[in-house]
Amino acid sequence: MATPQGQRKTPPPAEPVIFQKILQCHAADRANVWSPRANRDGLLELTVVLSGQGYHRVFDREIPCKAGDIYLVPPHIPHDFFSTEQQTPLTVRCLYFEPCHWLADHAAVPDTEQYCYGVFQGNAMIAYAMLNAETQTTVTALLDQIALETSSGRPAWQDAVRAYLSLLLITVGRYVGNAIQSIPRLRAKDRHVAFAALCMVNEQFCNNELTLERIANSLYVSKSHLSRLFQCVLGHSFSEYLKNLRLNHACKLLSESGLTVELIAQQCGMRDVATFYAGFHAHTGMTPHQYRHAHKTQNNQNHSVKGDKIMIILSEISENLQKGRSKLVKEMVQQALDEGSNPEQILNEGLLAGMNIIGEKFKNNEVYVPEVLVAARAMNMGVQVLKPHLVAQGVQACGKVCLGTVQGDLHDIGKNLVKMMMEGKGLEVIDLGTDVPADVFVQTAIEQNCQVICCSALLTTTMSVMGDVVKAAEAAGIRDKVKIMIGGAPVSEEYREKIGADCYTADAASAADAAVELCKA
Ligand code: B1M
Repeated sequence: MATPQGQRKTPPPAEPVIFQKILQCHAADRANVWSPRANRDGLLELTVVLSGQGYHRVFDREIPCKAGDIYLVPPHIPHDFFSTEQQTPLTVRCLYFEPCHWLADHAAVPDTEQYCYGVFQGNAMIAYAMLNAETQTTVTALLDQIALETSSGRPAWQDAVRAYLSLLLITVGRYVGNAIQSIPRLRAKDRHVAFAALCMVNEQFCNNELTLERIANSLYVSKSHLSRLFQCVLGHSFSEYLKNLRLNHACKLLSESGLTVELIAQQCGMRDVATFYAGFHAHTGMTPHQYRHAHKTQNNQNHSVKGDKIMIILSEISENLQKGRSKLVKEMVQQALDEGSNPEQILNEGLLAGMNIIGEKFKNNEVYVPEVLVAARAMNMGVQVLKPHLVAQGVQACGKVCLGTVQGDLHDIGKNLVKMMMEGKGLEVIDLGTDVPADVFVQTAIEQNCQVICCSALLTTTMSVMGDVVKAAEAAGIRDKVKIMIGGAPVSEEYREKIGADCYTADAASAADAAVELCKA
């Protein structure tokens, strides 16, 4: 039924737009990086050519482009990229954002020339920027940080994005001439310092020992110089920025956890509770208790304090893993162990829970390869801490297997878990790593006298190599002496049957159990 006019609910305020894409532009089909959405919503696009060479077509002009080029393009300019080579695609990384939200007022004025930093004049492209290798690395690092922050949902992420974006434009602005006076100018060294300092604050804001002086010392610059850099990049002072990060984190903990206010003050890096109370009140207009009362979730009220603490740690492991904070993940896994959580619970409800969310987001194009990579690195760091505990649950050596991810496939997290579980069961595991050709599995089994060959595959396109392993074992005449086990997300019992392998298991723990049984047989 139609809602009567005038009674329509006001939609909640939309989040400011900022997102990234990585596109491969082939010779045949051009990749249109411009989108009607960018035009409709007035999004500014910053595109970096990551690899390959080809053309950037704007209206009817085709301009040669290659890795290192960078374009800052206003919303209304349709344009696309394509490769010159049949074999090698041109890869571009595009960041789209709403200038009026993310840029300082003076830089967000919708003035084509200003947006373009002299790249366009009317509809014709007159210049573009080309980055040297060092600046390319900076730009990539900044884009990575922006991607991390935008998908993190962590407190004050928007402040962090704004700061990184500001640094990005400073970096790019330096390369596209002097057209824009309003962009602050920083020397290359200062840009590096500002970036390193920002990363440090965003990573360590909970540490109450963190001060401007400490950061300045660790970066070998003076405190006053760093303070000026922060002012230039953030648009306000370092202390203001740090305070906001901490208080927003406190808000999150108050509404989502059962921790005492004292503990929260401590965990947010506040020196004492009194300062915390005062700062919190100024920040939210409420006391921490009032805030908690107004925001506490039903869920939290039902947990016991101990169970609550473990649940919080597990969910923070998952969250930090998604943000790629390896160091924090490592520390929190240790903390969960210290609180008495069992290793399998930490693996399943902390690490794997986070990895699954990243997987879903990856599938839906909400995050991209860099975020998945940093999450995977954080997962591995967490697993390192868990490893001795998971292995300790095991028993004495009872067989020898070789294990690897099949040729063409670089996914190794699942394979590493399988290895860990197998070692935990007392099996000797020869780890062949990733991208392993069929004949290497077979050759290793022969040379090392393995009872089982274990193949992992995560891509539908690489699963077939498992069939090749079976065939290679037959050809080498060892099929009756060695068992072949397969696993990985796209693999199934039907597939095992189809290729004639001996065993399929869905997870690492059952893989370890099955391998022990196969070694006994
Ligand atoms: Co990629 N990736 N990835 N990826 N990645 C998947 C697998 C994908 C499902 C994501 C998606 O689209 N939803 C998709 C595959 C689609 C398909 O073919 N069906 C995909 C794709 C497409 C790609 C690329 C092609 C993306 C691109 O470049 N455009 C590319 C391929 C690179 C290559 O391998 N040549 C790529 C790259 C990457 C990263 C490098 C960025 C990174 C890998 C980092 C690393 O491993 N060091 C990555 C990651 C992390 C993922 C996801 C997000 C997570 C995989 C993972 O580690 N899961 C994944 C999406 C997802 O699965 N949710 C995805 C956690 C791990 C513990 O689970 O490995 O399944 P899993 O292992 C389980 C079980 O399967 C089992 O035990 C484990 C735990 O119990 N198991 C076995 C595994 N092996 C076993 C062997 C056994 C028995 C059990 O017996 C021998």
